[in-house]
Amino acid sequence: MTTAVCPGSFDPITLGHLDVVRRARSMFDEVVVGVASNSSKSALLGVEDRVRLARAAVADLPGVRVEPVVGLLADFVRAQGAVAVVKGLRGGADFDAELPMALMNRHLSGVETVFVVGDPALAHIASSLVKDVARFGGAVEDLVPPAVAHAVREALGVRPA
Ligand code: COD
Repeated sequence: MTTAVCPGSFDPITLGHLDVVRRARSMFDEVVVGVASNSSKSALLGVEDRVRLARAAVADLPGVRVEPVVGLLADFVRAQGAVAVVKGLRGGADFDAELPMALMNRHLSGVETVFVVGDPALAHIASSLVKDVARFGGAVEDLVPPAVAHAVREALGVRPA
């Protein structure tokens, strides 16, 4: 059985992330969604909430589970017995950000990173923009699962659009 890890901050998980998870699952027998910390971002949602929301979002996807990543992703990938990290690309900026991480993870544990091109219809979806739209009263229901929209508004202290 081949396992891959789909890592991210998932602050919060979006329909764009879920598209990448589905594409990863079409290539690997099992996908572990790894909810990690990005030291260059400050998270709105705590890791427990991000894991809970991600678990609910993938509940209907067989062969997909969600785990928190404590420490280095490279160590997590090894501990899961995974053969690859799968990341999604929306465009060149994503590739520029992802390449150094892919090289570092390979340096640390020998793990390969597989890049998948996401659905262009979802390329405008980023967790940061979801939070910004919600913060200023916009609707995010077509960008994230319903429970996520609710949790983001609650964390931001804003009313539904
Ligand atoms: N369409 C396609 N792909 C998408 C979309 C979309 N609409 N939205 C997001 N993605 C992709 C991103 O390009 C990325 O590949 C992935 O989804 C996750 O995105 P985010 O924003 O949730 O997560 P990041 O980029 O903040 O994740 C960075 C990590 C948390 C994975 C990284 O910091 C990490 O590995 N941290 C653990 C500690 C560690 O090992 N650090 C050293 C790293 S070399």
